[in-house]
Amino acid sequence: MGTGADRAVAQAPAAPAAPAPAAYPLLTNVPNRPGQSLDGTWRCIIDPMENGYYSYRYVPAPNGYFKNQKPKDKSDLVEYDFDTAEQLQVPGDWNTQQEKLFFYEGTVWYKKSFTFHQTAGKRQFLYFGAANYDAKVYLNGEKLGEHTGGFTPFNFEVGPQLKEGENFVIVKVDNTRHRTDIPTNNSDWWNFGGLTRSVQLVETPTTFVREAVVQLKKGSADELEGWVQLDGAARTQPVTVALPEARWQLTVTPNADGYAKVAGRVKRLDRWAPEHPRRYLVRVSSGADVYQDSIGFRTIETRGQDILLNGKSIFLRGISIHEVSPQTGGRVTTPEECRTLLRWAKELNCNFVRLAHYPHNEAMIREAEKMGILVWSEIPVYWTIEWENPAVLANAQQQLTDMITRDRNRAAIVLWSVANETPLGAPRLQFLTALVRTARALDATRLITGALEIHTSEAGARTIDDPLGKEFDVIGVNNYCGWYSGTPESCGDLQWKTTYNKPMIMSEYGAGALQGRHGPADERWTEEYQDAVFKSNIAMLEKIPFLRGASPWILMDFHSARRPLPGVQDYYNRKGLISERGVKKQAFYTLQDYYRRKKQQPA
Ligand code: GCB
Repeated sequence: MGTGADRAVAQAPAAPAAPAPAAYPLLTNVPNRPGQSLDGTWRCIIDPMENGYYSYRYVPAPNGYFKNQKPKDKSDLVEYDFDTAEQLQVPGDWNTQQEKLFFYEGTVWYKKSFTFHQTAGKRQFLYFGAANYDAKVYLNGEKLGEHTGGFTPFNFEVGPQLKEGENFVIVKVDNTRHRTDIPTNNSDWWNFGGLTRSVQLVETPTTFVREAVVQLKKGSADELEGWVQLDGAARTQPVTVALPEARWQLTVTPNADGYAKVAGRVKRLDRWAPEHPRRYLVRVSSGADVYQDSIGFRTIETRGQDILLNGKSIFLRGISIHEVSPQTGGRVTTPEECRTLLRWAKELNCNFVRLAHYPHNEAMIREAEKMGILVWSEIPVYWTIEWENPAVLANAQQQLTDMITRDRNRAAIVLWSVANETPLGAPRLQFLTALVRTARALDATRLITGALEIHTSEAGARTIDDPLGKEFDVIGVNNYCGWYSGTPESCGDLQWKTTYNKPMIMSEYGAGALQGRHGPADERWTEEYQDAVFKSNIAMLEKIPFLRGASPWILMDFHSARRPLPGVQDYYNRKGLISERGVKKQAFYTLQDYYRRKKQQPA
């Protein structure tokens, strides 16, 4: 049994595939680098059987869809055709672009043709903002490599494979869920598949600044600290790092690996803060390359139970946000969609957002930085990870590393979160401790956290004693008093205790309401019930002496396959303060009021 194409495969058994070139090291600051955008319309083939990848004997086919074959003559059999295939927009999830793909989980092949003209002295990299979840990438029929993980960028150097003139890139994107993935097969958000973020052909000089990290030294008001990393044959050539607006510059000479430390004092440095989101142009030049970015400088530390921003105690008035577009209900793809979400946060009087539960797109962080909003950024280590599987740990480490590598110049980000609601146990503790240590090694300037659960409770009291708290700088706790446990009235009197002399953030609380449903405050799904939960939780928060912030769940209703209740949920998690259509619920104004009051109080 088999198609003609399959038989051809069967006659030519697959040779062992040459190892795919590594997708690393990651380019940074990509929005500010020159190149060619490959965004727009891509041709797509939906392939639930992975027919374009495996032969009928279920071995990888040497001539899969990535070859983009055409019939040689009119009798030839080729059972696919990208040129007449359907179309999807990139960036974008496939689920919200075609109704038939809404619940789809599996493989879609993407193809884009583009014209390229070689310029002397340049290198080219094919950069993907993200692909959910597994991506296999081919250029002109040859494999470039693979990537795992749905929310982090990856790139391939593509010099020799690029042709003068017409080229085509084909990507097999597969969002099938697995127990061993991060996130696992079980999460409370939609499994949006596809090339969800921008694709670019990035052009650099032959020797270029791959990374430049410049941040304010912990505890200092004017000392910059960081490093530069050159890539290319001339990687030991001098590098000049300058802040022209501060009339500051420094020239360093990289070592044999292209690496040089940057350290220096800048007079009268104006620090970034929510009420004053000052950013400086940072120009890093070396040989033919000029790397430019706008970077804010601030410090973030803890002292006892306080969080200090630029040395002063701060209360984080936050809200949790999923990366879901208020316009399409799918993945966010434009800076304007990011701004809509962040403006709502501002309207709530927030100075902080928890970007749940995975690294959001780069525009979101950059917009937050421009608007003066502090950010909690996290990796999708969510619920029930396979703690004892070393490959799973390696995957988590990679996602963490890529998140930090992409964003460690962003002043807005103050917290790296390593996990959400994970069960107690030694293997989990070991796994997450390893992640905390990686985060610290990669970035000594930010605070480490995670969203914990409460495991010790007695009547009327909750105690934070998760051993992982020892590793964190700030302890996040998710707690749904009045929704998953207790009645709304019971929350105001809850006593909170902690075994740690550390700041706590109530990283989630909330309740579901169908926007427009009204009724008594003890009737589930009414706006009044949600509002009552917010009021009683706020009363509770006010009595927690070590509380230094909160990010209730959640800004906007979002799609979730775990939420089928007809007429109420219809596959939406209804805990939004705003409906998916952008209509505010009663509790929005309650939180807005609370934050208005908090804003006026000294932290
Ligand atoms: C949680 C999770 C979040 C869920 C939320 C809920 O604790 O962290 O991802 O969506 O609860 O609505 O149950």
